[in-house]
Amino acid sequence: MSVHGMNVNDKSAARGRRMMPRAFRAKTMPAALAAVEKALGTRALIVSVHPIPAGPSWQLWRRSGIEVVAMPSAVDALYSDPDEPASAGEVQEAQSTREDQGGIPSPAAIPGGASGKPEVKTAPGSETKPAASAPPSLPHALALAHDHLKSEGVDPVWLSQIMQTIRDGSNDRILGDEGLSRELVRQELLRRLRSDGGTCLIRRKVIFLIGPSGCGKTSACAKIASYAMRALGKQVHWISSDTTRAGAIAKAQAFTAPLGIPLHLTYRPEELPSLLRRDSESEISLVDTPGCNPYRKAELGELDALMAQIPDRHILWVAPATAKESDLREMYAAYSHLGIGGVVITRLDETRSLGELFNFLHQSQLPVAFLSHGPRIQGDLHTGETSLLVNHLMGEKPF
Ligand SMILES: Nc1nc2c(ncn2[C@@H]2O[C@H](COP(=O)(O)OP(=O)(O)O)[C@@H](O)[C@H]2O)c(=O)[nH]1
Ligand SMILES: [Mg+2]
Repeated sequence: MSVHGMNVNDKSAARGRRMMPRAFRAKTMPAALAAVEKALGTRALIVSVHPIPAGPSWQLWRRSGIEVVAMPSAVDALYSDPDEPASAGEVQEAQSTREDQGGIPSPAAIPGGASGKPEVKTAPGSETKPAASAPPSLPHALALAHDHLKSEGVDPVWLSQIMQTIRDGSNDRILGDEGLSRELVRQELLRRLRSDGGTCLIRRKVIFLIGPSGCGKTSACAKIASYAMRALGKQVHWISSDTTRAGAIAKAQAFTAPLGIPLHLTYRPEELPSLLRRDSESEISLVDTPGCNPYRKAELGELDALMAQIPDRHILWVAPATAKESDLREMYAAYSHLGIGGVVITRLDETRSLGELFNFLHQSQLPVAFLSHGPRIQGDLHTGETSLLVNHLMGEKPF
């Protein structure tokens, strides 16, 4: 028997195809879920949710996307008309929800200016009680995530904005599901952080590591050198301008000798240009600098003099995850005139609360270049996988 040009076998095959899981991709979780709902109805079953890189391969930090795999509920598939063509599973949002991130804002450009706090926009007529600071009446799953992140130290104003964004983009069914709600929170946190996706080693030939003493510059230099050699096949040159502190040269030798890296020492800023190697595509120069106290003008002046020698440099600021948000802000304010290209976050193994770090990274929009979670040269370094920071922040997967 044939109905509308289809026989019974064709119809059941069409229904079978409709029951197959389908992938829906979008830049944000709410957009992907909206596409699922549009194509498969409100009773669709979510099979899996995971992040995907959505930017071009050399600009992974620019965008991340989300893939939701879903299938229709058996009831919808049984009673739907198999003659009706299925709508496209892949969706792309027309507008990016992120700002263009071509430039790194200076501290003055951070929302809220020097105070570093975000601007709170109030609805007309509600000026006396800003919505962002009102205690949110949230669905249970969101309330749990909210309370956890608040106890981690995430700025309550940012947190209210995140929760509001999720509520605005979701329906009661999604918000009633604890797993989906957590995933929405994770995606919103992730969207607020910026990563350089490890591209600085590909794009840049001269990389400086700067920061206060003891933050992990020399160790980070060794970890990055080892990663660049092993994973990217780079030929690394290590230049150390930390030549006066007791034991500094011996430490540089202890790192470079086992890795087989040539070590160059520079005692005066003018010597630096002749030590750098830019001849071939595969060569990079890592410059390890002495600790610079952001509150001491003389030390900042020495760093300025060193940097002035190399205009086409890339500066990575090594910042410990254990620092307070106010310290991070002060340090960034002191170094930012040098043009910080990215941040290496160290000591992630020595803290269990990342809320203040998240606030700072969110405000500054500094690209995360590397993450270090231990003193080992191999195994304790990750490229700028901000999802690891978010997992840590959500209390799910400490390093
Ligand atoms: N636990 C932990 N220790 C680290 C990490 N990075 C560096 N260290 C240790 O911190 C100490 C100071 O590191 P160093 O690289 O010499 O700091 P620098 O003064 O900034 O060059 C050393 O004992 C390192 O082994 C990290 O991510 N986690
Ligand atoms: Mg050092």
